[in-house]
Amino acid sequence: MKKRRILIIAMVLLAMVVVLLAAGPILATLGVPPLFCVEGGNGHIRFVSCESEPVDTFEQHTTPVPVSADAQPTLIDTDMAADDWMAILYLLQRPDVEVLAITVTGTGEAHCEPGVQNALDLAALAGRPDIPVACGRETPLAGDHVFPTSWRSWVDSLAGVDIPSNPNSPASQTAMELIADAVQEADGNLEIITLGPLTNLAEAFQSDPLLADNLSRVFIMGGAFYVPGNVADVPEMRIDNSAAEWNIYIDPVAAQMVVESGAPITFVPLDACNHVLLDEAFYRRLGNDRTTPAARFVYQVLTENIGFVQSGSYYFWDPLTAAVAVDSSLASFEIQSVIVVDEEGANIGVTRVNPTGSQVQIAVSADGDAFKQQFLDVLNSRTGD
Ligand SMILES: [Ca+2]
Repeated sequence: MKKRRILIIAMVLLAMVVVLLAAGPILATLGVPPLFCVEGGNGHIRFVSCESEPVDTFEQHTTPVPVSADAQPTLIDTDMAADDWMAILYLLQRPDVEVLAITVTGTGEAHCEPGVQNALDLAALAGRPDIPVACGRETPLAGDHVFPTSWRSWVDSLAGVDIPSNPNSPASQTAMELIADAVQEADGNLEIITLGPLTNLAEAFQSDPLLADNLSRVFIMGGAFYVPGNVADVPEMRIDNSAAEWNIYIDPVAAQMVVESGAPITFVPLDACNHVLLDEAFYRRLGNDRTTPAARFVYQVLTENIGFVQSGSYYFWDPLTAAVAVDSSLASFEIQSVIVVDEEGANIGVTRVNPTGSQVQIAVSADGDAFKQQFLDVLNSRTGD
C-alpha cells in the first residue's frame, strides 16, 4: 500500500515536470520568460536559472530623420577627441547643415598638427574633403591647464584607426581668420558649435568684437551648473576642483570672454550630457547598424575604447551638443545669467548661475533615447523629408 502511494506521488511529480517543460516554449512564444532552463544531457540533466541573452531595448529604425530644406551655415570649433569625431561626422552627414569650416583648438585634447590632419581625413570620410581646416594657438589665454598627456596621444593617433588620407592641405588662414571669414560668408546667420576649450573663439572676438554681434548662435559643450564637474575624475592629474568641467577649466579666461561677448549662447553642459550615456547597449546596437563609412568608423573607435564604453562614465558630450544645435527638441532649457570663475583659486573654471552675469540659454536635461535614435539614423544617412 505504502509503495503504491509513493509510486503515485512520483508519477504526479513527473507529470508536473513534463507539463512545466512543455509549457516553457509555449509561454516563450507569448513573451513569458521560463522559470528555469534545462542544461546538460546523457543522464546529467540539471535545472538551472535561465540567463537571458542581452536584449537591446531599441528597435531598428527605418523612418528617416526629417531635415529642413534650408541648410544652416555652421562652423565647428573642435579639440578633436573621440566624441568630437562623432559630433563632426553627425553634422557632416546632415543635409540641413552646411559646415563652412572646422577650426581646431590647440589647447584641447589633440595637438594642432595631428588634430588638423584628422579633421581633414574625417571630412573626406564624410564626402566633404574640401572643408577648410585650421588650428589656433596652443596655449590658453591665461594659465597653464592642459589635458592629460595619455588622452592627448590617444586622440592624436585617431585611436589607431586607419582611414583614407585627405589629399587637401590645411587652410592657409589661421583659425581666427576662418571664423571671421565664415561670419562674413553667412551674413548674420552663422552658428558656431564649440566642442573644446574656447580659446579660438575668444581670440576671434578679441581681434574683432563685432563678430559676436553677427552670429545667429554659439552652442558650447562645456560647464556644469547644477551637477559636479569632471576634472577631478582623473586621479593622475590630482586636480582638487569638484565643480569645473574640462573644456571650461582649460581656458577659463577665454570662456568668460565668450560668455560676456554679447553673442547669443546656448550651453550644453554636463547637466544635459549626463542624461545621455554611451554604454555597451548602444555599442552593440551600432554593431548591428553600420552601413556607412561614418557609422563603421565610430564603431571601430568605440571598439578601441571598449573599456571606457563599459565603465558607465562615457557620455555623448560633443555629439549631443551638435544634435541639440540642429534639433532643440532633444533637450530642455533654462535662461539664466551666468559667469565663469576665471581667477586662480580652488574654483577656477567653474560655471555659475549669478545675477551679475550674462544671460545665456542652458540645456539642463536631454532625451537620451531620442538622441541615440537620431544619432544612429544620421550616421547611417537615414535622413529625408
Ligand atoms: Ca571635445
